[in-house]
Amino acid sequence: MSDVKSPLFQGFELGAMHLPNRVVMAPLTRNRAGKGLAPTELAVEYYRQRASAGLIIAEATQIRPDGQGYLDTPGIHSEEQVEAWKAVTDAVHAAGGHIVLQLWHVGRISHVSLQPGGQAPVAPSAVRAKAQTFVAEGMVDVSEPRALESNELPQLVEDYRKAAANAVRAGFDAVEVHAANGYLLDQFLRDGANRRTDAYGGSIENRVRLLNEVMEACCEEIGPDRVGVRLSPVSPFNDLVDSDPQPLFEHVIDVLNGLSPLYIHVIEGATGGDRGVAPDFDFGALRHGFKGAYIANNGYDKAFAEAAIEAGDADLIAFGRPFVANPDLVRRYALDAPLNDLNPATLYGGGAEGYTDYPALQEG
Ligand code: 8OZ
Repeated sequence: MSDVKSPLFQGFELGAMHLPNRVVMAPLTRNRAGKGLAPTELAVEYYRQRASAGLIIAEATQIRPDGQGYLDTPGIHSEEQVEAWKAVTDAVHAAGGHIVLQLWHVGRISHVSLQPGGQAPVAPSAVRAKAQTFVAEGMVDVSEPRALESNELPQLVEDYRKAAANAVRAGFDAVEVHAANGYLLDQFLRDGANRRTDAYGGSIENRVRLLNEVMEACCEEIGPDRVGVRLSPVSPFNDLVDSDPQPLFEHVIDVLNGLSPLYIHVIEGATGGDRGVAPDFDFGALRHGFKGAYIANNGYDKAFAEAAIEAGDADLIAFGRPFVANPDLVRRYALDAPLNDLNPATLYGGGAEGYTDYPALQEG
């Protein structure tokens, strides 16, 4: 790459991985899973095209059937899915890349039509989100959830453990536990959705307990240097808020430091949008409090990413939408080449159009 001076093109040692650059592909939900909710040959091609990213974080992938909240998202709980993901990880590795799988349970952000047996989605508490999802018929309000019983939580933790083991069997270099964007683990963390009166609700310590147990199980199963976590401390996405996020997320960092996971991946502001939604929140306290690597996300462009790395505000930068439309984003940044525009109409669902047909720069 020609742009040797840019901090984006300095290598980075992330656990056992040598990343050739600091450009991370953010997890992107594309709703194109095939039979058995397994990734298809098109997904193999899509990720292969993007293997020049320093690290790919593959799309949110449900750990078990009731973890699904949107149409045609992939899973990592069946052998068919593990086999199909192997083709993806093989393609990325053959192209010289690294790839992490994001482990997902949507909790209350789901609809009965996507749930096993048409049952209510599970959540920390029976509090319905004012949010929508999309199902076979189009956009719909999410369903009323039921509260998980305390005695169902050990199985949930085991299902995360199993998913982490499956991800490694499928050839992923690491997993990212999705504890952001208003999904299940975030619903336990933030008091806007957690009204529990057992050991998993109420105090900050109690609300962080499930994330701690899930991270501990994954770290034990595949090693802490193969487990990252995504957080969105102030994002109002999916109708989730917390009354006092600073001490909550500083406690999350303390708990994580006790487990020494690979990285935290932090959505700074409102998911996919306003970085200034909570101007008083101190992301630096998370960045500097956490002992592992820090991946920053939300509205970064090349110049802003370089400034953040230079200032020590982040180790790696995750780019989402630019990677949808630019399979060769790393090369374009290195050459300061123009970017393709994204077509929002082909983001979710469909086939090759808007997925594998965005052009790379001509060689030369
Ligand atoms: C967009 C559409 C559906 C899901 C997230 C997994 O926000 C998602 C997601 C994004 O983390």
